Amino acid sequence: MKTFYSNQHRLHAPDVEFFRGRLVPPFEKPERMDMIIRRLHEVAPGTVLDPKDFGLPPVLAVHDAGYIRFLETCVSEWKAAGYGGDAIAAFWPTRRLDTQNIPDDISGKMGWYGMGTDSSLCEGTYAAALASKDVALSATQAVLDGDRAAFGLCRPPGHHAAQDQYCGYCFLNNAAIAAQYARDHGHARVAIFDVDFHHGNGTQDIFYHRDDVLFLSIHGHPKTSYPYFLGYAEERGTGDGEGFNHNYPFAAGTTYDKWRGALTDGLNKIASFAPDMLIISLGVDTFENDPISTFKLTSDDFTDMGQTIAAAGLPTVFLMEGGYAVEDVGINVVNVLTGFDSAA
Ligand code: Q9C
Ligand code: ZN
Repeated sequence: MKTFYSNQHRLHAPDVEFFRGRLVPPFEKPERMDMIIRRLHEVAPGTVLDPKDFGLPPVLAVHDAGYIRFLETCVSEWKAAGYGGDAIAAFWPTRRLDTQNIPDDISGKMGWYGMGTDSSLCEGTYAAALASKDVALSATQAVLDGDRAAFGLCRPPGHHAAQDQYCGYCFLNNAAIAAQYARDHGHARVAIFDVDFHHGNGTQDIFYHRDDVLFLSIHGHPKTSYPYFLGYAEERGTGDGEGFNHNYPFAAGTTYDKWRGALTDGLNKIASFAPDMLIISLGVDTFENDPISTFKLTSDDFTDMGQTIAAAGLPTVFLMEGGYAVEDVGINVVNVLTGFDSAA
């Protein structure tokens, strides 16, 4: 299958991540992409192509316009305020501070539009996020144009980003933008299966009230895993969306036999939904050696994952999300793609 990839992701390279009380080198770093590209070239499952520029309309079909303006200007406002270093949120309109008033001050705006301290922004973050959604949309376009499958090697990732909030290293929700684009280009139903270790809270929230985009996610249980407040099994959608959201939360230490049961259960639900397109939010942070996650999938398990997804027989768009074991991230991602191609 074709891979779409842009070097522009390098513009997003914050110096630090606030992690467990310390500023550490970010886990979500450009080298992740280098390892995946290197492995793709070794195994050559397809060509690596540049994305095309899809502009802002597909972004604004999902995200709030004020939020996009914030992403565009926040780092220059941060610097204009005289703050050194990366832009990091530190104060939020959380319960007991519940308001609809958006502050003018940059520190206040960071809390309005950010969900946590985990995501640093730097000068090039917005440009990189725009390139990332173009990568996602180019892969989606390839499948709309008739390819059985395509891979969008997105960075930064997207699935934690909500309509008007960033978090979890995510700024624009690439999977949601891709799904909405497919809806706006003739596809009546789209399914998104999120296999990243972390719950895709942003994607779930964006489509929670809708019956035209089915969302499923297998992830670390929110009682013990980020993003902590969403991803419970009882979250099944609301209004028209009731029954169109499915969560599979699992405990730390989960291995592939159990994980695979959720994958096949989810694929059965997707088959009943009969979508025109399947989007996989592909995180490989379920890997046993991932530094910030607690599942125990092996590199070979990712090959089976790709084969199992192929057996669903659907036009499929893979979009890169997480995966932080940099040494193995290339092998794990490409195993999913070659597994898919071998069974497609
Ligand atoms: N102990 C993705 O995989 N870490 N994002 C918060 C809390 C944030 C992961 C740390 C992890 C975000 C796309
Ligand atoms: Zn993740």
